[in-house]
Amino acid sequence: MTETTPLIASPELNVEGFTRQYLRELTYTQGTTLERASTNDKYLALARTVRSYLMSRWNRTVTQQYHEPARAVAYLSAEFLLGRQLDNALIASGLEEIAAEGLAGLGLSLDELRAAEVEPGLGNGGLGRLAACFIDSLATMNIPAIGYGIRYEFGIFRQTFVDGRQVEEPDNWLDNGSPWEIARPEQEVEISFGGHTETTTVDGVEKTTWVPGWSVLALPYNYMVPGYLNGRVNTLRLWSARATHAFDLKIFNYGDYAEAVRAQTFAENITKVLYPEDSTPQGKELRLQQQYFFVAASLHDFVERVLEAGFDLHDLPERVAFQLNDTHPVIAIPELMRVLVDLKGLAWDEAWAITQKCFAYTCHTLLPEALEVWPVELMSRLLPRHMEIIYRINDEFLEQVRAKFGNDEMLVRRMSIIAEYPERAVRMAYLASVGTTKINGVAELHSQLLRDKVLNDFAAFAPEKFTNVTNGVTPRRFVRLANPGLSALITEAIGDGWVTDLSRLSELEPFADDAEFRRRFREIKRGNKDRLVTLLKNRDGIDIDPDTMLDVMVKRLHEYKRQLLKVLHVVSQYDRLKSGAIDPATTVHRTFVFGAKAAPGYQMAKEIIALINHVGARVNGDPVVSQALRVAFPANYNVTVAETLVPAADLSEQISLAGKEASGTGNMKFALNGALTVGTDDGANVEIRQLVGDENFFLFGLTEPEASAIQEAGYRPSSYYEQNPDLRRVLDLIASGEFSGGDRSVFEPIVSNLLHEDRFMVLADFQSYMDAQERVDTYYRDQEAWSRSAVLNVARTGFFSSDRSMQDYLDRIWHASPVPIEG
Ligand code: 8GP
Repeated sequence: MTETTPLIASPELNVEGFTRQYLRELTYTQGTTLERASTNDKYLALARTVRSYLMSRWNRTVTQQYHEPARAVAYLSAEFLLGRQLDNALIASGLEEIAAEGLAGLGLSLDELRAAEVEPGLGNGGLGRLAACFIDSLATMNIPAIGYGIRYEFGIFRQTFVDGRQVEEPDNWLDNGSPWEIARPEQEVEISFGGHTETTTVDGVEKTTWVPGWSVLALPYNYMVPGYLNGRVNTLRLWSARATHAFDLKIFNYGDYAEAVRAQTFAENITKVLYPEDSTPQGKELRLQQQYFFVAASLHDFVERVLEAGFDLHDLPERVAFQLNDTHPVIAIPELMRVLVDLKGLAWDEAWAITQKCFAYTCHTLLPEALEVWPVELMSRLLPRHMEIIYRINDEFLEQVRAKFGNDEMLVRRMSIIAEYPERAVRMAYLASVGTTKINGVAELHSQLLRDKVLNDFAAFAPEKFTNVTNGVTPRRFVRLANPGLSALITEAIGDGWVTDLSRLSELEPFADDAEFRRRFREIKRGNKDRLVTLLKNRDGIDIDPDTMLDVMVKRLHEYKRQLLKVLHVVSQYDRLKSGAIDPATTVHRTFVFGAKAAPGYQMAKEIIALINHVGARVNGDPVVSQALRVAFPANYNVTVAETLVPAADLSEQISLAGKEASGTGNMKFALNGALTVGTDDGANVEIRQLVGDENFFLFGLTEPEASAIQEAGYRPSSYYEQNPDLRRVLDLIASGEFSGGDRSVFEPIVSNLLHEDRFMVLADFQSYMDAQERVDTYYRDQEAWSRSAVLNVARTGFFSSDRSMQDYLDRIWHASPVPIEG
């Protein structure tokens, strides 16, 4: 490979080099002086300084990638929940200590400047955070990879509480400038919508073209994805929408300035805001526009690069594995067909063979209502050519179904990509199942339920397509960065190889029996709690006691995740303390920490948030109860908060109804940081428990087959209420207005929903959960035993590194190999 520009050396990797570069950035880019600079100036100069160390690696990676015939992974995702960038860039470039020292020399504090970064909240929850972990792992494992997504101007809303109720505020994360992105306006792509199609016959061959109605421009912004100390910097390319110049000009020429601005606004709306949904689709036209917009731009980008590098489109499957992160990017399948057939002139069958080989699909849910469908009416209006392509894909697929299974019209109707009822609609998960080589779930149980239930017909049709890849989390962010104390202890014990090979944590196993190691482990946990105390005090004005057990439930607010079950436990403890059934002096003292955002349109979730806050206020305000338990619910839980909260936790709450949580990844982060889990047999909990051992995990609740059997026989939640006096007391207390200033109506919808519907079987699992919590208390009293289990949780959960997940994807789905960066 030849570099055409002479290599520009990075600043020297020492304190002097760093300081010089920092002052340069402050002076020439920020245009200020040390004395005059605001905190934001100082942060931006720091970010740019760190970036400059990674820049030539980035260039080298990109140049090499262009020319190399290696297969690349292109991860298509509507969400990348990145978290703060500075810290990660510091550790990836080996600059952490140098920067701290250099800044100190200038009278600045690294910690203070790091806190100035606003995290890009370009995702809702698990799915988006997983994408961020995956691209980190791919870079660290030296895999040529690119992430493609959307640069939302407003990410996930900022949550505040007013009278305990969630209020959403816009997340204007770009306000102070974003030093981590580089715009590439010269690489913008025109993306079209609407219009109609025309078919002509040339030399006896039918050719269809799409005559779109309107277009927008997709402007790419590149983000660095640095590998950990390995010289590779991959790219995350996020697209932003702009009005086309032609559109502007035409209107300007008519002298209608206002109309031109409106057109601009209309176009830019496409990437204005992240849909604040998690696990439920929202049938909004704008959302389909977003999906097509980023997918079409990304495919165009990749395909043109392949062609520019001199490769043939017939070899596209050797060049790329496009991974579809859930159904949001699935419109890529008909789009690639359109590109290959309509634009590049390939025959349909040829194009279909290529397309199927290029794509693989990951499903992240089990809730039927979360599987995206798009009304045929909308799809035909917005993407008429794609609708035709989908029809043809469906026709040919259903022919194959008939050929394989005979003329079972019920089956054909069930498997059709087009649903007929309640309205004609495109089932995106089905399109994904048909148009890909592989389909994976995200934990063993989830993948099995996908095969047996959600996509069972497809599994019968093409069993070889189905596979599992259990999720993982990046140890760089969630251990090395988030938990410096534990990281140092681990490194002291077993060396630092674990940061890029987390299976090495198993070498910690013998230390679980070492009393001195356990003592230091506890000391670190205690230090992490102190950090959390400071954070909650400064950020939220919340006081917590670091000498209590920290019992944490953080995740999106959803009924299936069952924050309500946790609330029932809190209320039960409140009741027992108040009635004297337990003694506040001798019981185990706990702090219950919640963190959760509810989708703004999800009413019941918002009621549950209000209930948690109201119960919290009552508990914390009661002079007797608050001696033994306290509730903390900091608003606006995000990646940054997680990084302080997770390392401080003693107990991790993973209490979804079995069969509903696809995997969970928070569960992995907690276990890796030495929290014990109280959990159901659901998602990745199953694998966590198998690995850490029953004795180091508090299992409770129905299994998935048990829960399904009860549902089939006719679940009657009120029968649990009638038969269980403890449960009755708890529900009656909530219904009595105890937590709503005597107003019985406030939480009536929650109570009556539990008694009469309880879709996620909170009441059925109540007693089992209470029993598990008793076991937790008993065990916690024995701090030696507890910390032994905690150390074993760390030692036995190296499997949950996203590096391992990536290796599984590479082996089972992508078949791509590492390419070290030269030089
Ligand atoms: C989440 C799952 O709920 C979680 O169990 C899993 O760990 C995570 O994905 C990563 O695999 N699913 C979603 O976030 C999800 O389905 N979101 C889309 C529906 C919007």
